[in-house]
Amino acid sequence: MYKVIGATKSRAFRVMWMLEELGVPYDHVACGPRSDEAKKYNPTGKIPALLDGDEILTDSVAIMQYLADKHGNLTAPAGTPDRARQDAMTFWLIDEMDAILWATAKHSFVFPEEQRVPEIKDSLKSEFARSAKTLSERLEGPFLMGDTVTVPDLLATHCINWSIGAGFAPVDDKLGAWAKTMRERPAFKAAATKEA
Ligand SMILES: N[C@@H](CCC(=O)N[C@@H](CS)C(=O)NCC(=O)O)C(=O)O
Repeated sequence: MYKVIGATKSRAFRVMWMLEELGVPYDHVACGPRSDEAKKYNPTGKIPALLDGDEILTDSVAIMQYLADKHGNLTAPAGTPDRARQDAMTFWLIDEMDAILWATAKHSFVFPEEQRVPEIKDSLKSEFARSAKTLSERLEGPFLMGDTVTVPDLLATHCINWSIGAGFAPVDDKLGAWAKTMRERPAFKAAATKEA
């Protein structure tokens, strides 16, 4: 049985959503970042981590891709041009959405107060808006990589949800409607009902 380490309201949600999409059972330890529980699995205290038997895996996107590969679903096969295009989208989302949201979090509550530069947040919000516009233009549907839901769909939806929670400007109607259909997936709803 897999075990997901990390609060539902963190990047652990991505891993839980992936497991729900794959229809694989898992246990969930809803601990916070830097908690003693989190440090049992990752000395840095970062969440999420995934236990797969004796193996401890870290980083939400690496774990999502590992699970997709292992179960042969929600991904193009490794070593194909389609996979290279999918990975390019995944890495673009990490660079242009996740990193911006994380920088905003650092300057809002993660860093000690004396290291925060709140003035940077307006710039980060504009940068995120530019990324969301680019993503909207690239979206031909029904999913980011075409006809099949893949890892980047889950990652992008999680980032858009995070941006809403962080008080960023809403994404445009096209991207917003796509994100809504992603949130309506039974697997998303099943993961969202887990203990916070
Ligand atoms: N790239 C990592 C980032 C993990 C991460 O920073 N998680 C946050 C919670 S969502 C955390 O544990 N923060 C605590 C810290 O950075 O000390 C991933 O996607 O898993």
